[in-house]
Order: sequence, then structure tokens, then C-alpha cells
Amino acid sequence: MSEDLLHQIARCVEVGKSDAQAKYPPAMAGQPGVSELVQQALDQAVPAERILKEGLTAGMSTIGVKFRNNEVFVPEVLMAARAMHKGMAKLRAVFVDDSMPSRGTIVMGTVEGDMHDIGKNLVCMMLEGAGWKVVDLGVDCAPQKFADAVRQHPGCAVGLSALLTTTMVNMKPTIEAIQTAQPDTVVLVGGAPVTGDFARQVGASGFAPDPQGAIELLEQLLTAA
Ligand code: B12
Repeated sequence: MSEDLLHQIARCVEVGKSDAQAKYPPAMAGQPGVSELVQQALDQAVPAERILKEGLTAGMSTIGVKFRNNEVFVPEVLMAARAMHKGMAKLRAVFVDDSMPSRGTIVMGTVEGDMHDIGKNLVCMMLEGAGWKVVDLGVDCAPQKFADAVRQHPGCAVGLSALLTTTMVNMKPTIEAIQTAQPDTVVLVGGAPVTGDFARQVGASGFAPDPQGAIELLEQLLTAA
């Protein structure tokens, strides 16, 4: 039963069906979309982690493979991203408890030239769920934007995201600008093409492959400091 619902969520992400009101894709007009199906799964007590992994992320992976194989193009992927955001907004209420005492502040952003934000938003949501105050700078953030933000939030950590091999190189100048503005800032890097070796090369404090890794690494780095 829940498998079927999770499969439907994945399918709706893949085809970009956000909610029942959405006119796209025309063949699914009037049918429930990601928003309603995620709510239905939550109402049926399907764990939010499963909805995220087997529903939302599974759908995004399918469209990712099709994108790589030139079976779909940017507009379709954008619709899928929009549907994914709708689902994440529903899950936020489960993952994030606004009454928790704050563990600290982390400034998050996607580096200059890069418009990908789904992974970064997931990391933001899970960090908030773990008690961090997240200052989200958005996408395509120049080094100066991060430098200004760390000045505004003394003692904060920073998380940089990049999804393109052509933009991950912008992490180095960004980290340099951050360390000039606030020396010894803990800077995490992540995103599909980023590795631990690359993190060391660009002078980051550490790399994590996923949100849970980011939470654990922050704990480690801040305990060690
Ligand atoms: C969605 C998507 C888009 C959407 C983005 C919409 C949005 N709002 O984000 C749109 C359509 C805009 C897009 C555009 C482009 N894209 Co694109 N896109 C993707 C796609 C299909 C999915 C990315 C995604 O969201 N994954 C799901 C999330 C959950 O995973 P994630 O981002 O990796 O994040 C996880 C981890 O990496 C980590 N993480 C992420 N950030 C951080 C940060 C920190 C601090 C930490 C600790 C962890 C962490 O945690 C996350 C959760 O587990 C990928 C293919 C793929 N399979 O990855 C291509 C892909 C990234 N895109 C690609 C390309 C080439 C492009 C374009 C250049 C295409 C074009 N010709 O225009 C443009 C570039 C636009 C730009 N300037 O940025 C290539 C990149 C190739 C490369 N190696 O450089 C990919 C790999 C597709 C491919 N195989 O060709 N894209």
C-alpha cells in the first residue's frame, strides 16, 4: 500500500505534477500531485524519511538519468524540481521543530554560476531539523555575498553547494573570501561532483555527501574546535 503511494509520488516528481491545481502535465489535469500524495502518505504514518528517499528523491533520480541521456530537457527538469519543492515543503513540518534550542548558525548557499538548489535546500531543511539556525543565501552566490553574511553572523559555520564541475572551482575563492572576512570559519562543502580530496584542495574544513553527514561533521568539527 505505502509502496504504491511512494511510487506515485516518485512518478509525480518525475513528470512534474506539483499539485491537483497544476495544469502541467496536461494529461494529469485534476489528478492529485506531489503535494496531496505526500500529505496522504504522512496521514497514513509513512515515515518522512521513506517519503523523501523512496518518493521524492527516487523521482528526481529517474529524471536525472533521463536528463543525462537527453531523453528530457531543462524545462521538464525544472517542472520536476518544482514538484520536488512542493513535497519538501510538506515534509519540512515533520523534520523541523522551531521550538528547539539553536545549536548555532550556518550560512548556506550555492556557489557563483550555479542554479542548482534542491540538494542544498534538503541540507538546509535537515540542519534546521537538527536544531541549526540556517541563513539561506540561495543560488548563484558570489564570494562577496558569503563574506558579507559571515560578518553579519559572527561565529557562524558555512555550507557551500555546487552541482557542476564548472562551478565547483568557485568554492576556492569563496572559501578565501570567507576566511578573510572571519578567520577560522568552519566551511563544509558538498554537491554531487565534490569529494573529500577536492575539499582539502580548496581549503574547506570538510566534505559531507548528504545532510546526515553534514550534521555529524558539524558536530565533530565544532567539538574539536
Ligand atoms: C535538477 C537539475 C537541474 C535543474 C536545477 C533545478 C533546481 N532548482 O535545482 C536545472 C534544469 C535548472 C538544471 C540546469 C542545468 N544543469 Co542540471 N541537473 C539537475 C539534476 C537532474 C538533479 C540535481 C538534483 O537536484 N539532485 C537531487 C539532490 C537531492 O541531490 P544533490 O543536489 O546531489 O544533493 C545532495 C548531495 O550532493 C548533498 N549536498 C548538496 N549540496 C550540499 C552542500 C553541503 C554543504 C553538503 C554538506 C552536502 C550537500 O546533499 C544532497 C542531499 O543528499 C542533475 C543530475 C543528477 N542526477 O544529479 C543535473 C546535473 C547536475 N545538471 C547538469 C547540467 C550540465 C546542467 C546545465 C549546464 C544544463 C544546460 N545545458 O543548461 C544547467 C546549468 C544551470 C546552472 N547554471 O546551474 C549536469 C552536470 C554535469 C557536470 N558534471 O557538471 C548534471 C549532473 C546532469 C548530467 N548528467 O548531465 N539542472
